[in-house]
Amino acid sequence: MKGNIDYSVYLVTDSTPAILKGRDLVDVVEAAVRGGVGCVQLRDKTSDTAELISTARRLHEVTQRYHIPLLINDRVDVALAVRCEGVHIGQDDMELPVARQLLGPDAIIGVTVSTVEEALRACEGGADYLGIGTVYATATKTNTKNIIGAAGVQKILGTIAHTGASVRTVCIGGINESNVQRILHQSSSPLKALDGVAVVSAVVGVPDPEAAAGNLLSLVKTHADFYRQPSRADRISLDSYVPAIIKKIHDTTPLSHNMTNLVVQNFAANVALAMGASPIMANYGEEAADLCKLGGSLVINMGSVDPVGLANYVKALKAYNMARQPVVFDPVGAGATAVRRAAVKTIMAEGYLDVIKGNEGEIRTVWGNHEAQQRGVDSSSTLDADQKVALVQALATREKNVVIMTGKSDFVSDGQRTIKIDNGHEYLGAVTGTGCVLGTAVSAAVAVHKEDKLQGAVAAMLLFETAAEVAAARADVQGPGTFLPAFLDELYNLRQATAKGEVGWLRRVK
Ligand code: 3NM
Ligand code: MG
Repeated sequence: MKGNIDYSVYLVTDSTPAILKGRDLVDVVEAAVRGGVGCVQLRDKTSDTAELISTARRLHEVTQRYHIPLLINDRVDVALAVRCEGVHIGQDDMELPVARQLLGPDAIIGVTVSTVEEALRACEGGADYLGIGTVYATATKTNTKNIIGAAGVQKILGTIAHTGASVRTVCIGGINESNVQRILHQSSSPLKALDGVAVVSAVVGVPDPEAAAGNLLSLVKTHADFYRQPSRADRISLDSYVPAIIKKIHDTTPLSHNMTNLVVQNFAANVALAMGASPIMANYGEEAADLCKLGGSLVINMGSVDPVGLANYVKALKAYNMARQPVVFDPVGAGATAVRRAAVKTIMAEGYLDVIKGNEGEIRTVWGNHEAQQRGVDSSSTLDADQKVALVQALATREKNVVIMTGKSDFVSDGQRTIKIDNGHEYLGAVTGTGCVLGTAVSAAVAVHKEDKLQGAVAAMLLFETAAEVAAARADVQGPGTFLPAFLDELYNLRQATAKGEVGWLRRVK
């Protein structure tokens, strides 16, 4: 049985009344198995041994009928007593070699791991599969050692891939139908992806376990097209895609749904209009369910974050993720306060962000450098150009998205391709909100060019920064005040010209 277990949806049981709600565990498990669960683990930390063995026997009768394995959490004695297929052991349970000795070579033994070291030790010890977690905080198990997120799972998968271990892998902790495809996608390393997900409440704790298991199974089996990794051959010249993307914004007027801060709402809407997009400034998350169906994109700019706003961002983020429409995240002032650092964590845990755009301090905070305590929301530069390239590449690789770091030079990366943009003008730094509205500009481009969001980001950034240069050079522009309306004019003019095929401005690209 060992080799052909389907780990796609791995069910871990829970007999607490809050989850079972008066139902018989065996009935719930049988329904889930009908729905497509490929492996069952009996996990019961409180029952007496006799009751455990009795439940295990009844469950084994079900799993045998469906030709799937039954594993027992922690209790090697119970597994031996009922002659089921194996055990699952945690880091505080019996040592793997001892369990193997007692159960023999054919038993399936899985191990809970939350660090690279634990994973390597389990592989060396001959674990058949790893339960990697805790991925997300969960009410089902609160004494977990580590919340490791997609990044933690990816690190473990990447490491064990290099050892050549054939171990199978599932992740566990807070997985449900709203995040299952995202965790599979975001956690995969180039050489190794998860075989599936282990769940408790998403199947045992719902009214219809059969439907829940079936739905999870089909989500695991279907490929999530959050982001297609473009091949290296995509390093094509700017002329071949920048004008086409701008013309498509002009021709199709994509919706740019902005959840943005109090300072820039008006400016952002005007930038969207100048680029030919259709702005809506809607901070109430409930509206996203309708707006996400209109083929546009969402900007989450947390410049005026508060608890209500955060809940609204999360609601909208989930809606756009479900509709597979792009989300641009601007972690404004991410490192400045504990509230903002927590907001970044929440937003990153709750959804997939197609593009993350920030200044150096913000991107460093998103990456996880908490020493980068920001003095406010102003940008103070400390990394050199090579370090910036390394950081945007690493973050884009980890998040499997596009990362933009703004500054005197801007850096944009999808992990494989990293582009430095040297256009722009110092007046952009002298008026408020230009960084924020760049997020709006990028949102318009990625909405019409979902197939390669790096190209979309580059097109929007070049249009934006070139318009700033042209505006600043005008005789009537005397400083930041006169620059602002001139910038809107030139953004509008360049977009109109590009739509007519006049693309001479691209020669200004440095
Ligand atoms: N083990 P749910 S998390 C049993 O991190 C268990 O090792 C965990 O429950 C670990 O799917 C967990 O309801 C509970 O979040 C998972
Ligand atoms: Mg345990």
